[in-house]
Amino acid sequence: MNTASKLDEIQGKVDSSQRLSFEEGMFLEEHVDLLTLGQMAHQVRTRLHGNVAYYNTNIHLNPTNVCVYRCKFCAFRSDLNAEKSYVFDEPMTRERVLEAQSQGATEIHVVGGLHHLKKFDWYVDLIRVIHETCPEIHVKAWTGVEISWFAHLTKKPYRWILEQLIDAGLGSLPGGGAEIFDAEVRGKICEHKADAQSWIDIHRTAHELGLRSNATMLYGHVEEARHRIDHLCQLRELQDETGGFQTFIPLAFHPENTGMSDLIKPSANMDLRTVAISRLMLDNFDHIKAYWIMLGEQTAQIALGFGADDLDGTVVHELIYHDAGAETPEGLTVDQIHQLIREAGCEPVERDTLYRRVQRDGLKWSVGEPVLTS
Ligand code: V47
Repeated sequence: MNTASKLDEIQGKVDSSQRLSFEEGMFLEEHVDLLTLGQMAHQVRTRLHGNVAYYNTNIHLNPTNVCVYRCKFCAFRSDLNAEKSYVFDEPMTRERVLEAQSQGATEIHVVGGLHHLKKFDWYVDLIRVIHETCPEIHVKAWTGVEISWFAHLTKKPYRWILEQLIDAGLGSLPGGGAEIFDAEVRGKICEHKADAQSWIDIHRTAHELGLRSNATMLYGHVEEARHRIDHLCQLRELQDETGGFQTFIPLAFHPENTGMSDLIKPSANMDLRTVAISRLMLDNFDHIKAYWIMLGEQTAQIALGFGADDLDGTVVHELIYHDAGAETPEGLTVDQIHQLIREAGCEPVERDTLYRRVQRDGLKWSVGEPVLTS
């Protein structure tokens, strides 16, 4: 079949909401230009969300940068005795939560290093302190990699770990740690940490316990197109099984200060292609997030016309990307987010972590129904 008729066939599948195969994903990667990808992905995004673009009011807490792992893509981690190392104590945690509350945040996003001197209880207590300080704020915390580390520390099953965390106030899992599932690529960029199967098993267990979670893919380093498409297909398979994923976040690699600083960061072209292909392949994911912190506000704004329907949030105190050279501001105001969304021809809708509409009166807020139920 020639390229034009293959593209017609894919367009027909997009028109009738049929699933694209691995081979069709590869065809999109290798033969389809950016604007055609964008047009098809925008068609899917519009079918699901009309012209709405979501954002949330959130704050980050990275409780320590001390980490046992030495992932080559990470600029955030620190050795225990290095000058840049830090660890949050309880008053610092409470202060960050109160800051979140004073800004009207509906979510606190917690992710950090794996501190080898801290026991599992330290990580559980951190969630408990956050939750007790401000119970109405949703705690989205600990990636699959951290959950795997806790299982290693305690020698307990994932289910038990997650139950302790839920009991302490955990609301959902963020999507980090997925990187690229392919074992060979993982071996090159993060050889010692949780493998793809563990990440998938942890998210499956979380979904079985009623926790929602997100999924990410780190792209633009040493992976190839086939690894990205395989990653998307594996996520789609788990989503068929559990329906527990809420949003997919493609994460553009930032090389500065990392063990791969010789690489050039992905272009806006690659960023937009990856957003669009993700939207087309992940037919069972409601949301695709253009994480403005790493894409930059400009590319994230354009991504709203290339398949993305969410910009993440106000994101105060983000460190992981800023340590890796992200030039984006440390946070955006709600007015700035509204402006970005409106300029892209979309209607801004504030959502909470579980994608329920937020009704807001200044710092006071309440939530309505989920925007989509899948
Ligand atoms: O797993 C680390 C990535 C992730 C770099 O769930 C890097 O809503 C690029 O999970 N260049 C953590 N990427 C961040 C994360 C996340 C972010 C936003 C929203 C959500 C969500 C989750 O950051 C890590 C890794 O893949 N990362 N270093 C770097 N130099």
